[in-house]
Amino acid sequence: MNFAASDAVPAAARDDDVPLHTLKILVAGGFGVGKTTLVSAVSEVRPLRTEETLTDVSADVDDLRGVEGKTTTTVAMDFGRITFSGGVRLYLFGTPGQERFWFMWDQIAYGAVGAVVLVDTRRLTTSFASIDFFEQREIPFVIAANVFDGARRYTAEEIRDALDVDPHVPVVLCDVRRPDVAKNILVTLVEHSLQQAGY
Ligand SMILES: Nc1nc2c(ncn2[C@@H]2O[C@H](COP(=O)(O)OP(=O)(O)OP(=O)(O)O)[C@@H](O)[C@H]2O)c(=O)[nH]1
Ligand SMILES: [Mg+2]
Repeated sequence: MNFAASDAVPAAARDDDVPLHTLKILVAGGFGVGKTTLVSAVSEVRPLRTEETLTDVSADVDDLRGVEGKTTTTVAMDFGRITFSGGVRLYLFGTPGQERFWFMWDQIAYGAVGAVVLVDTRRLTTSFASIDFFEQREIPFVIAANVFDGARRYTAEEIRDALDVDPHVPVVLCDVRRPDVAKNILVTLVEHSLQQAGY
């Protein structure tokens, strides 16, 4: 199956004769790493977001170190959709990042063919739980390291070593606020998932 990020087209412009292959994809990672941003950047439908304001009450519960400027957080999930020409449609499910919502992950992950694990290189440990989750369930994943403003730059290999992920797991550096970049990550993930499944 061959498709490229530049092939992403609005649903309305698709040739309706092309059969659709629908795939469920997860967008995971720690608190404040950019999951909602990625889903919103690429979705061809108005993304479903479940943002709530971070309050003083949650300050004792949520670890805001490194993301002090954050004012809202995802409390259930994000949902979006993207269709590529050639008939591949991805349903994107963004997981909630904070520990107090991890109990939902199994339900959200049900039937997923792969996951994007976003990491913030200033706070790598916040994404460890996501990596463990997908490794244990043998769900293929790619690591997407968001290059946040002011953060020290690392190479993909340095990030791979720091996260201790297998050599076959793709690691990419990105800015998921850019739709073209975010689409490329999804293409990388689908290709990786197909390869892992033996296609
Ligand atoms: N510089 C930079 N900022 C980013 C990038 N991705 C996201 N951001 C910013 O980081 C902040 C947090 O992004 P969110 O998308 O809310 O993060 P999240 O992972 O959904 O957060 P939770 O749902 O609370 O876990 C937002 O202000 C984004 O604009 C990136 O690639 N580069
Ligand atoms: Mg979010």
